[in-house]
Amino acid sequence: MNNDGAHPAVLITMPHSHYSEKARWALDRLSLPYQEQPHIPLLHRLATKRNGGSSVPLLVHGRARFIDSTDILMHADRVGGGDLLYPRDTSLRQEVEALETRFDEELGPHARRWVYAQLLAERSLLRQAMSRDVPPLEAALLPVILPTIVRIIRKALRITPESTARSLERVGSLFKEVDDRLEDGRQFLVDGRFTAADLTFAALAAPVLFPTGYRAAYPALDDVPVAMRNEVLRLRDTTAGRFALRLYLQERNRSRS
Ligand SMILES: N[C@@H](CCC(=O)N[C@@H](CS)C(=O)NCC(=O)O)C(=O)O
Repeated sequence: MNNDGAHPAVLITMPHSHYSEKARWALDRLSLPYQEQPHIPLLHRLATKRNGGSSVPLLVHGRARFIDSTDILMHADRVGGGDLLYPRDTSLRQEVEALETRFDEELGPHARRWVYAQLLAERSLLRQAMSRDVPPLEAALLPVILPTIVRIIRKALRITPESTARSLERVGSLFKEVDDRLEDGRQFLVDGRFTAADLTFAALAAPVLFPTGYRAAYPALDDVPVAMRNEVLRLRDTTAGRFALRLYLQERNRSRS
């Protein structure tokens, strides 16, 4: 890829996005220099569309564009020389990729729907989280368009009391799958070492665990509604919950270099 080293990469994000945190963690870990460009919801589309994508995270690196968190992790792994987040061994790599896909497609969306259902009415918490480090004009605009953003999120994610309850159950059963995998005492999900599977699980579970070290913009656990806090405490007290909290403590600040 030409021109990769000429400018730092640009990571387009939303401050509170857990998929953005997944990408940010990978870039931090593999010491790939980047500048983060956070945007408020809706206006993120101006930045992503311009680069051939729609959702965040989106990575611009030299002439290349990576429009999905998994593509960003794989790119960072390649640039770093390989065998870092994804094992070189084919069958281990397949195992890592299968888990990553499962967490991307199930855990991420279900955790997000449940969290939004708890927080959409908490306008001041939303405003604080969604405006962290965004351009001043977007921060100024957020209070005006927040009601529209909330309406769009509610509709796009089909948030109803029933779907919210279902999503919490799905998060619980994904946690149970991880509990079962860790039952033999292993420290990481695959290959006895930290891989994209662990990173993805911890980053996408973070919204329901409030881990210390989480770098997405997020309210303090003490400030969220009590019913939400109680569920978070219950999920923290599972093998999978403790695992994700430990990954944040032990691995979030670790980088090669
Ligand atoms: N498969 C995508 C999912 C990313 C995703 O769902 N991003 C959300 C924020 S957490 C988003 O950008 N939603 C608004 C949109 O799609 O425009 C990835 O792994 O990057």
